[in-house]
Amino acid sequence: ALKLHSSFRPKAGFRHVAGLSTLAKAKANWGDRLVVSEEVEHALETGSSGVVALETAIVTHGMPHPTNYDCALSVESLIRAQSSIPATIALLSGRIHIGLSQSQLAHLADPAINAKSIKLSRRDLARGIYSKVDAGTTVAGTMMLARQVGIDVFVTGGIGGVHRGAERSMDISADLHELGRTPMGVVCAGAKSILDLGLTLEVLETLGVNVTTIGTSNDFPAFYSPKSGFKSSFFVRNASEAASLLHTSLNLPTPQAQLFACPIPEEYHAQGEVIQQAVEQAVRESVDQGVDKKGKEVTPWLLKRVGELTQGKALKSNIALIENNATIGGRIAAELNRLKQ
Ligand code: PSU
Ligand code: MN
Repeated sequence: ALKLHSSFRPKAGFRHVAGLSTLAKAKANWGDRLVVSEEVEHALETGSSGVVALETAIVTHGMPHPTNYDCALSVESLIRAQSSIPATIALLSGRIHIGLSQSQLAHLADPAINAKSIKLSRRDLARGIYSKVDAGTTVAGTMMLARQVGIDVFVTGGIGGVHRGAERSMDISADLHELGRTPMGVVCAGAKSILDLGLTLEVLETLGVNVTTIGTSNDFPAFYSPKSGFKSSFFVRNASEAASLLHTSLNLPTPQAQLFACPIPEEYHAQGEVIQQAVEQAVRESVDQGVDKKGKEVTPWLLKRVGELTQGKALKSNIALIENNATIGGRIAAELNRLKQ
């Protein structure tokens, strides 16, 4: 009998599912570990609407209750207002959910639940499934899962990046590496200046990620403020141009992630400078208290401390910019879906 070299044998648990859609392949490969909502499945299989992935680490670890829940719902409805379908992603009892019901979202937002939930990045998937936990997915975790089912657009507030002092701590968010390996459009308001934004842009360049500001200049926004002092590599004027750029990238033989940075709406610009002072203070305190060496706890700690120091002002800006990103991302997904027909 012919003996195949071991490398020709299918890997354990992997099934051959050629000729199927990305979603159908994912369902076959992940089995009952993957739950896709009916609405998201319909949109992906028929191409009836664009689909926008949403993260949930912001729900479990990024915002206080009940704002986390209210904001997640308003972001979903703003995406629907652009005729796109939101696909909020999380792990519930160790199963991957793409598209959450309101009660599932409320469960994840509940402080009693999310105190026990993990913040799931790429490295955490197997152990999250293994220990059957609830988890909010980070930008990296969400992109990775969204890509599995064929979602091309993802909306968040701010991406993780290179932390200040990373030349000693090596604290560089897995979000950057995920952007380097997972081709899709990611819509954000830049990154928080709790990070070293200059180094963050350098690492994105190294990883092959084009950074495009959607606006009137190539200023790279700093989350609460429209300008960081650093420049994006490109800019486009609106969501429709962004969709064309994304369509171009995803249809090349060498597809790459496109990071879209949307400046926070104008009425929040003045606040931005006040909040910036709180950011500087929070970063100083994190160094003084040694929190800057605590790995994945660093980002949630800084977010919470900026919230306390600004007595809620930062939270209001945060909501406004995510809602703005949702509207733009909803438009990009709708336009991309038209381009794909
Ligand atoms: N930045 C924010 N708000 C957030 C996050 C980042 O302004 O909620 C969350 C996102 O989920 C992001 C994650 O993917 O923190 C990055 O965490 P880390 O730095 O540990 O990779
Ligand atoms: Mn980190």
